[in-house]
Amino acid sequence: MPKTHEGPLRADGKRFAVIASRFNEFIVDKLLSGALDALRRSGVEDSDVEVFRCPGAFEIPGLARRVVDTGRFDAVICLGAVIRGATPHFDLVVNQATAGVAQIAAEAKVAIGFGVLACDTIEQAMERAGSKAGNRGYDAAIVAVEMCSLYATLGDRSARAMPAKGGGARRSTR
Ligand code: INI
Repeated sequence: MPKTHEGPLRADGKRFAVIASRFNEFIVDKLLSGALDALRRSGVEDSDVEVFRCPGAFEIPGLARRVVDTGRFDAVICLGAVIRGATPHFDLVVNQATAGVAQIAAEAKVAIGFGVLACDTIEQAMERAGSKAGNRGYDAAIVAVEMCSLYATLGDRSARAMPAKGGGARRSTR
């Protein structure tokens, strides 16, 4: 059997940032409660968690990037709720949030959890925020716990494998 790498679902001593947008706050607050519950159950102390609020899901990637760049966190969990009925800009807001966070997740050295709902109706959003379809905030936090545990097992070599933009070997201009 080959050696298999998996992140344990424990994050004692790790530091988490939770980004939660305020638009559709009554939904997002339930995602936030779910995420905090998941972190506590994974051994994370409240004193190792900081919550950052932004106006809407559109602002999440920009804030997430800046929070990552502080270097103070092992993982960042992004929470929001976009509801189609509420906006003609549904696709624009969802695409901005999804693509922006995905780019950070692929490039950042920290784990990223994505718990931004994209629903047609408030009822669908409620179902995914702690009623019959689970809680996507809880799920996003568990993913962040697993991925930051996994990244921790990779050690320094993963950091050397992908130098920061503008760094690393330069191609000769001659
Ligand atoms: N932001 C959301 O997070 N969810 C929504 O459903 C939503 N709607 O319906 O418009 C929404 N819009 C605001 C957007 O995210 C920005 O905050 C706004 O465009 C200012 O940049």
